[in-house]
Amino acid sequence: VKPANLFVAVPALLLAFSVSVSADAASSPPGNNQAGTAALADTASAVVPAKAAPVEAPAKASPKTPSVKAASSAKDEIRQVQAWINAEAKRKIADDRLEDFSYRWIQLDDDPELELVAKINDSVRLGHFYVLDRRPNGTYALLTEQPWNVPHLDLERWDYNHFDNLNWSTIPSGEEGKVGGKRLFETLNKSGGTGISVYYAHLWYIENGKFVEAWQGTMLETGSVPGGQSFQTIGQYQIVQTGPVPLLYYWKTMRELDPDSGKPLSSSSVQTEVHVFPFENGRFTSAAAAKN
Ligand SMILES: [Ca+2]
Repeated sequence: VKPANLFVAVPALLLAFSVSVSADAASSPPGNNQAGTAALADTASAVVPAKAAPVEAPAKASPKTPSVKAASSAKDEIRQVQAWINAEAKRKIADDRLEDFSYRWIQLDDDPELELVAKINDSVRLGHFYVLDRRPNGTYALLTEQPWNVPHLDLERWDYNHFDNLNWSTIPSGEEGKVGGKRLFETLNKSGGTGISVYYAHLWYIENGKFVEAWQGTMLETGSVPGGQSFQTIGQYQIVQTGPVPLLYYWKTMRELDPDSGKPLSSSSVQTEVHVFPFENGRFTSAAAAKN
């Protein structure tokens, strides 16, 4: 298979795969492929109601017959989360926007209580993301709000070592999802502007009640210029923890597309960069880039 054909075929395969698993919200494609994530984003609205339920382990939750009582408590809970956010956030959740609002209970740190992440989508490119931590009295405080348009709240996707069943994991219990002792999460942000669409990945963690962003990078960027040219950047990362210092490898490929066919222009060069970011002082810090 020629590389040009491969570029076109892979997103189509991933799209088919993503659609087939979207009915099972607990499933994720293996690895961390951004093209698959982009495809999943289009089906996010269909799975949001299932994810809004406060379950610690969605993969193990058994299907339950909806009841009036359950529906009522779910409605009460979303109102409660809305109220906790609105008490402190600059960007508040209006009552008539709740259908575009969703949240998830998640273990963000080492205390046994679950924390909360939440998002609202305002348009295809605009949204907001919230992280809340539990206070001793059982209410929740806003740790951060970010102007990120988040397609989904599957925040552990980056960790390819993660197994739902810990019997299969090679990671010591309690260390899953950690990098340099920090429990790391990925949040995607679909952004852009006129003629441009960008997916960013943000890696972050909570430490001593503070939100820390450890890294961010472009996963997929498609843009066109008024002259009619079309460009695309495809990026991806992998975290390697086999040595004394965790390393984040990031590579991106830039190319020009035929605006009519969407295929890479054979006349344009394909440029790939590789960056390595060592995890130092709590962040993946910039290091030398290599080009080929
Ligand atoms: Ca906790």
